[in-house]
Amino acid sequence: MTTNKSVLAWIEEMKNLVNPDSVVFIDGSEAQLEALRAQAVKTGEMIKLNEEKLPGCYLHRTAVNDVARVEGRTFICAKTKEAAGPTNNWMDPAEAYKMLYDIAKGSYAGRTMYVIPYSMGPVGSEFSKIGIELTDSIYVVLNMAIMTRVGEDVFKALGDSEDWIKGLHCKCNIEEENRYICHFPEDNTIISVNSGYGGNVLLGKKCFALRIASFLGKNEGWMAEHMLILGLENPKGEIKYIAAAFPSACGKTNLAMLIPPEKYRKMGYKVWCVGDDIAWMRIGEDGRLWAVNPENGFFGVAPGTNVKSNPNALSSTQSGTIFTNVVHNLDENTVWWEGLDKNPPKNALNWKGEKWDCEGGEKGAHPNSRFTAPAKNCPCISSEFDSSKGVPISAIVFGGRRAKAAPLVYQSRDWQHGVFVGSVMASETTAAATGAVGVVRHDPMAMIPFCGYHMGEYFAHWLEMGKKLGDKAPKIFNVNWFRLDDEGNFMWPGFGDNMRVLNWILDRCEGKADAVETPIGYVPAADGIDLEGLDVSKETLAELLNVDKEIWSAEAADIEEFFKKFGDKLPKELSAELCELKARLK
Ligand code: GTP
Ligand code: SPV
Ligand code: MN
Repeated sequence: MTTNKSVLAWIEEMKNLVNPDSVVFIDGSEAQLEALRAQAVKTGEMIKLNEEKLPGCYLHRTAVNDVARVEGRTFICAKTKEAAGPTNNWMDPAEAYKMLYDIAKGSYAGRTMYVIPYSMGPVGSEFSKIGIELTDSIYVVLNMAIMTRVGEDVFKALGDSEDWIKGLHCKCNIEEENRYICHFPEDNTIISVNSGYGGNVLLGKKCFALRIASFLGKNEGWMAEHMLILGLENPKGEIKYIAAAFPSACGKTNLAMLIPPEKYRKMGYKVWCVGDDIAWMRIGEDGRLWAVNPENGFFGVAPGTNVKSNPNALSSTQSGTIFTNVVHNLDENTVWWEGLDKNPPKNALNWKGEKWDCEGGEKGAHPNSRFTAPAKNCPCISSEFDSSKGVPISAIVFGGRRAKAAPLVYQSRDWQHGVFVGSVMASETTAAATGAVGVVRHDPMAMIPFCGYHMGEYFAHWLEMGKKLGDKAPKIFNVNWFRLDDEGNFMWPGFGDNMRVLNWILDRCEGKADAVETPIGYVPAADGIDLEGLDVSKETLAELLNVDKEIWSAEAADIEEFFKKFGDKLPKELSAELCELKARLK
């Protein structure tokens, strides 16, 4: 399928290492993919679901010890520890290669090596990048074929170029103690062993499109961010684009596909989804910031997805979708998860494949169970989805899960202050990564698990981009859909109603909405957020927008500690912003 010497030499080298029985190139054809699906069904790796209700859909269960990203076992293997910075695990590249090659050695014996040529971004477009993933998992092949553009065309687009990313994935025996997700940014290489879970093994996603690409972006003057991209169309038919960074399982897919409240729908408002997880952004010829979604599908959180919360995501999963670690409804041969509806199946298997009693009190689907759905299935997919130029961004929004500190929405004073706002983001941990859930941790720009180099330099890169963008820079905001009242209930209805907040954001970008200055930035005026048709009182809104000086003073002290990590790599602009925040809080 290719005569590219660099590709063939590497495949040969890896073949000698892992020793497969055979090698299969993925050409991207439906016939080949269909044969692989049939094979996976035969071996039990996947279960074919009800063809009438869920055409072309499959269920897969991962090993029970392999259900989420493993941040503690994820490494940036740059030449120096300093280059990886204080927020990444680091391993010396020579040591890492030796350790990984020892684990990978002979691990494909009796198995097939699948060679997946894939493009992040439309095939052949100037801003797209190519990767080749070697894997011994059909599940990985089939997921990559949904999440990225795969096949022969990719090799054609690559030609003889040596500019591509190497990715080796070996399932091995899915041993937790020998699981490693390693990145070699200086060698454009990713090696992942002993896992079969999404974010650890679909190497185009977090490994390439964020960890490796963030490093490339710094060197080449663009940005790779953990951001959704959406277009909001107003009744005049004008579409403005927003990019938003929230940590894993904090609402990107939901916001990216939101359906406006009825009143707005009637007026003619629409939301178009460009992407739900990753944005590659660069400065366009017009000097503005333009964003592309390098992916081709959605690897979304299943629990909580339903006809009310996210009908577009649910529609996207009704054909050609792979479900991972959800409940199997045996009567209908369909799937179910917590929060889908109020009728859990009586005759069903849980995510582990065990007989499940829906009244027994145990969850049936894993909290990080996922769907892998083709982007083209999404009813609100943007007409710009395949555009190589991308879309111009008017506003950048940061956000996280904060029970108290962060108000519903606030605007930064300017780009530099906006970078500070992103750098001090903190959020409660979720089931998307292994470890404790619900613990507040610092997660600058939602990139703490995904920045492929020193985060102090990453902040500097953001500031640099702002200088280049000048007065064409997007305005920067922060949101929090997750504020709790004293009884522990969400104070804001969220989901579709988040559109009310997006409206304020876009109005601010056009200088149309009023705001009140607080120590942390600008919040909407008392009547700034439209509450019509909502069961939210003016008092509740005031509470949602309140900036508590005591909480924020504690927050500032905590930020000061966090910033110390970065030593002299912390840009002086950010320490200056912190000083100003402290002064305003006095
Ligand atoms: P990753 O795919 O891990 O990057 O996650 P994500 O950021 O795309 O998160 P997603 O949209 O899948 O939402 C994760 C969880 O947050 C789901 O259980 C949602 O139901 C919940 N959620 C999303 N938006 C809102 C909201 O506006 N309010 C509330 N209360 N919950 C929300
Ligand atoms: C996330 O955890 O942010 C995800 C899912 O989008 S994964 O692909 O596992 O990283
Ligand atoms: Mn994500």
